[in-house]
Parts: sequence; structure tokens; C-alpha cells
Amino acid sequence: MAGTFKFTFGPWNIHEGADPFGPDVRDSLTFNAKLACYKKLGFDGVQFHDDDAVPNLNNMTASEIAAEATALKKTLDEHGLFAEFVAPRLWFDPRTIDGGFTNNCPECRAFAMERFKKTVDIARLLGSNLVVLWFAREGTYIREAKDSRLAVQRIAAALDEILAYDPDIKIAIEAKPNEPMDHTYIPTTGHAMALGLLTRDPARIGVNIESAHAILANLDPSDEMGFALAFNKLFTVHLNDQNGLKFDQDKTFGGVDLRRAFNQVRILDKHNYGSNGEAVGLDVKAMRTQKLEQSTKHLSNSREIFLDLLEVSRSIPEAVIEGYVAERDYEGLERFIVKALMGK
Ligand code: XLS
Ligand code: MG
Repeated sequence: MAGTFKFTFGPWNIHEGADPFGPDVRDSLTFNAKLACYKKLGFDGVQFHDDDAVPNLNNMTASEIAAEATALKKTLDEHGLFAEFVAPRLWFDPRTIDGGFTNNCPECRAFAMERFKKTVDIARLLGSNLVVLWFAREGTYIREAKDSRLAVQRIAAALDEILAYDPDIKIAIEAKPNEPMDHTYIPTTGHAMALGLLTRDPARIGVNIESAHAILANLDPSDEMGFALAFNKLFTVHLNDQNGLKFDQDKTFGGVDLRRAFNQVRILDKHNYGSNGEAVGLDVKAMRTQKLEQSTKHLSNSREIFLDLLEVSRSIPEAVIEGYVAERDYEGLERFIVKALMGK
């Protein structure tokens, strides 16, 4: 049990509370006001979308983007924060209405590729060699709209082009089975890892496992993590929670199923997660009902729940678990674990 844990989140995790059925309910915090929250909430680093880092990047030249990213790196240094990764926001622009790399329109695909390259440039200037790729609109509402074989080949070609573009960049694919699409291509960790095999350097393709996304695929997040760990491909995580098969909730880590959260903490800790610099990202969303003054609690709570579960996990003598396992007494083991979780 030797994980080393540093915590990160993205500026989008402090938000105004709009949902598809209603507008903002909280005032916006400026980016600098958000940055000032990180250390206070117990966090060490920042996750970025490309336009969180350089707003308006579509209308800027390469040197303007570089100047802004360089200035941001200085600001991060002043706050004592590091940039964990940058992710291209490929789901907002009119040109990505039907996806980025799988778009049926060639000019739109070219836009996605250019944007992804800018994301890589920004990451490097922020001192990170990691980009995260969540596939968002790379999927279909109806199957006939795209050819699924061609779509996967196009995504692989895009990854391959990025690997060639920067020889040190690593790509963490964040798989999610649905939302906003009916079905998204590359819906699970296994798909993401297999996709890497179609590129020039599979070693630089890994995954970002989000708890809620695994749950939406009806899979157990800790087993997904174990799968990626077995291939040394767990480049980062997005911990949160999810109450069943519905819209992506991004609930506070451990807020729905404490034992499922416990097992995620445990598998990470058991296999020295963090020893190669990996961070624990918390992709959580405040409830719309939270007042502005309390709208960062989901972040500090998620981190504290992680650390509480770590304490529980580390307090459990391995020999006791091994004893139950040796007897094949899994009913006994179940009672023992539930007691530990209840502090008994
Ligand atoms: C959406 C994803 C997204 C990524 C970052 O479901 O969780 O927020 O984490 O691009
Ligand atoms: Mg996420």
C-alpha cells in the first residue's frame, strides 16, 4: 500500500449550475478567483480544457496562443500549482456539431485536427506532456449516420498524427459510453486501450478512467482501473460517483456507493498509483441547489472522502483478508469489509 496522491480538478468543476432545464443559479467566478481556491481546498494541480487555458484560441495566431500559455504557466507557478493535462474541447464549436475526427465533413475533421495540435502546444507550454481526449460527439444518434469501422480508423489516424506531431506527448483517452451521443465510439477502457494498437506508438496511448463513465457502461470502476493498471496504462483518473444508468451526474466521490469508492481507492493504493507522477483528478459537479458560498464543497468533500477511505483501507490488516480468502469465506469477508466501512 504505497500510493502517493496529489489532487487535481478542472476550472469547469466550479460552475454556475445551469442544466438542460434551467439557467445559471450562481455567479461566475473568474479564472483567477478559481485558481485561488485550489490550495485552500487541498488541491495541488489544475486540469485544463484548451480554452480554459487560452480562451478564444480559435481566433488567435500560434504566437498569440504561445504568449498566453506562457503567461498562464507563470500564474500557475505563482500559485504553486502544476498543470496536469490539457484536453481539446471538441464539442462546442459549430464545426464539431457532428463530431471532430469522425465528422462526415472533411473541413470539420481538419478543424478538429488543428485544434488538437493547439491543445498539445498549450500542454507543452504549461509544462505537461499529457493530453486527455474525451470523445464527446464522436458517435451517432442513429447508427446509419456514420460507418463505425471508418470512424474508428479516423480516430486512430488522428491519434497517430498527434503522436508524430510531438514525440513526447502522451494521450489519455477518457472513455464514456453515451451522452451527449446515443452511442459514443470507444465506450470503455478496453476499447481505448485496443485503439492504441492502431497507432505508431501504443505505449503513449493510455486512459483516464472516470468512475461515472464506467458505471454508465455498467462496469465496476475499480475493475476498470485494475485492467488499465495491468497494462501500465492508467495515466490519470476522474473520480466521482453516479446513481445508476441515467445522465452523467459527476456526483461527489463516494456520495452514492461508499464501498465502490473504497475499492477504487484501494486498487490505486495497492498498486502504487502516483509513483510515476499520476494525479488523482476529481471530476465532480456541485448540486444546482448549492448557494455560491458553498459551491466548492463537492471538491473538498470528494478529496476528504478519498483520504478517509484510504485510512480505512490502510487500517485493514491484509492477513485478515487473506484468512477469509484462504477459507473461501466471502460472506465473512463481506461482513468484515462492511464493518470496516462503518468504523466498527
Ligand atoms: C465529460 C467528461 C469531461 C472530460 C474533460 O463527461 O467527464 O468533462 O473529463 O474533457
Ligand atoms: Mg471527466
